[in-house]
This record gives sequence, C-alpha cells and structure tokens, in this order.
Amino acid sequence: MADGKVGTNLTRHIYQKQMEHPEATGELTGILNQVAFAAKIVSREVNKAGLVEILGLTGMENVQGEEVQKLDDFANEVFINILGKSGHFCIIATEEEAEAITVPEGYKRGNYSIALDPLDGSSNIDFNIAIGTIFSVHRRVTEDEGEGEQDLMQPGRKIIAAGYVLYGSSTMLVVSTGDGVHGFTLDPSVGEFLQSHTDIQIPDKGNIYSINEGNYPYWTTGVRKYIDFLKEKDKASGRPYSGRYIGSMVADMHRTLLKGGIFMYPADKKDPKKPGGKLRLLYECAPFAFLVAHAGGAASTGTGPVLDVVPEDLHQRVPFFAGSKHDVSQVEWFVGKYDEDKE
Ligand code: P6P
Repeated sequence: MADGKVGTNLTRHIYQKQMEHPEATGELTGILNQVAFAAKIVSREVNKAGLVEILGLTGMENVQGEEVQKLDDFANEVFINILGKSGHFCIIATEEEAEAITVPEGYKRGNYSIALDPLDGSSNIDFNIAIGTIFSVHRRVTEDEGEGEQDLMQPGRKIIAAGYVLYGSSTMLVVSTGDGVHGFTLDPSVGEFLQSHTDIQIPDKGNIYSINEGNYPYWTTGVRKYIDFLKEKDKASGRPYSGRYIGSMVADMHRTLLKGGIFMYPADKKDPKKPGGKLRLLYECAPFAFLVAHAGGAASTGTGPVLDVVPEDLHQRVPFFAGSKHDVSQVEWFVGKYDEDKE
C-alpha cells in the first residue's frame, strides 16, 4: 500500500543543495531543471521510437562523419531550443554541430556555457540498447556580448556541473554540481525525476573491465599488456576480471559508477584521423571525469588526469580510462612502463 510518501525530486534536491550554499545564485537550479525538461521530451521519443517509425537514417552526416539517425537530430534540436532560450547560457556546443551555437537573437545571453552530446550511442537505437545524453556546464569567461569558444574550451577542473541521462529500462538523470553524485529516476506518471541514488561512490577496486576488444591489434603495447594481465588467473587479486561492453558510453559508464571496475577507450592506430581514440573530450570524457572524481574514482588519458586537459578543439578526442582508483592507476602503470610511443 503506497504510504503517500514522495521521495525528493530533482527540483527539491537542487533547492536543498542551494539552501546549503547561500552564495549560490540559483542559476544552477534553473539550468538543471531545463536539462531535465529537455530530457523528458527526448525520453518520450526514445521510448516510442520503435513504434512511430522514427527509426532510420536522415541520410545526412554529422561532423564526425557518422550517419545521423533521426532521433539524433530530434534530441539535438530539443536541447538547443530549450537551453538556447533558457537565458542561462551564452554559447552551446553539441556533437551534432561543427561550430558552437550562440543564443538566438532576442533571447538573454546567460553566464554559463554548456557542451553536450544530445544522444550518445545512437548506433544502438535500432537494437533497443540503452543510449544517453551527456552534458557539462562551465561559467562564461568572456565579457558580456563577447561570448566565444573560450567559454567552452575550459579544462574539466573548471566544470561547475555535469551529468548524463540514461534512456534505458527507465530514464535516469545522474548529476553532480561538485557536492556528490546523485541519481534521479523519471516517474513518467507524474513527469518528475525522483531521487533514487544518493551520493554514488565508486568502489576503490572493481572486477569488471569494459573495452572494445576488437581493437586489440591497434592498441599500444601497454594497453595490450594490461588487458592480458586482467585475464591471468590470480585468486589473491580477484583476477580474471569479467568483461562487459555495451558499446554505449553512458550505459557502460553508469555500470562503472555503480559497480566499479574500469571503462576504457584507448587511443588506437585503427583510424589515422582519430589518433586520440574515439571519445570526445568536451562532451564525453570531461563530464564523466568530473562525475567519476566526485564519486571517489579516477579518470585518466593514460598519462594524466582527464580533468587537466586544456581543450584545443571543440571536437577533440582523448584516450579515456575511468572507474575505480586502483584499476585506473594500474593501467597508467602499464602505459608508463611499456608505451614508448605515448604522447
Ligand atoms: P565502438 C557511441 O558511438 C560511442 O561514441 C560511445 O557511446 C561508445 O562508448 C563508443 O562510441 C563505442 O565505440 O568503436 O566500440 O563501437
């Protein structure tokens, strides 16, 4: 029998956090509520994608040279329209747009910038595998009316809020404003994100590794030796590890946040155009590095913290190793010891 108790929802959670920080302007509350609003709209379309024939390709390509699925387009437009007109942002970058987008004429330019992947893992849409939205918020650094890419091109250390939406068996919003990592599950019957996870903490050591082993021949020596090491039997250390790879970063990283272990997308020699691996710094690796750090884990390029990388290009790619501190430091050891060709 329902006891009538309603847990904290996203709005109340953010408001409570804001009350704990009187210096807060309340803008973060507005920003996260706007992200949640856009996520609800995208969630509705993702959940009925299989029914309304929205699947299939638009036949266009995005800046990554990837065929754009209709849901990609839809999610991109929803987030740009809602966030662009919210009055909180001066500039927006998304995976689907080659250039950063400024606020439409007639709408207030805000004090923040946001970089987002509107629908990551979109190649999985047709197979009903979980996909997601990833976002990262910075304070603007330019003067009024002077917004530019430099408001976006800040290192992850300067992120003030980041999170993701996981469109899976349920729709979850996981977010941090630097004070713990918290999860909210959408209750479609009331249209509210209700708090389901408080202060997520990654175990110091895991027993799951997550990587696309089809790229094994293209990895550096250090990465290959690390993966071989994880497969050696050793009862004392809990090896061999279990392999889990969904091929959708949000789903793989959500599991890593909750269960520990390590998710990896190393640099590989498969595509000369992508020497830094496949994942993008601004709206995939840096936001997850921020979340992992606030959940007690670590995120590395293999040779240093992802949060310290200063972006040089909106769509820059970096090698990415993230999860339990013990596991990330172990892969860094192998890279340090064996990768003569490390950057
Ligand atoms: P691969 C999805 O396209 C994505 O950007 C991430 O969500 C995912 O982790 C990665 O690519 C999967 O790439 O090369 O293993 O298929």
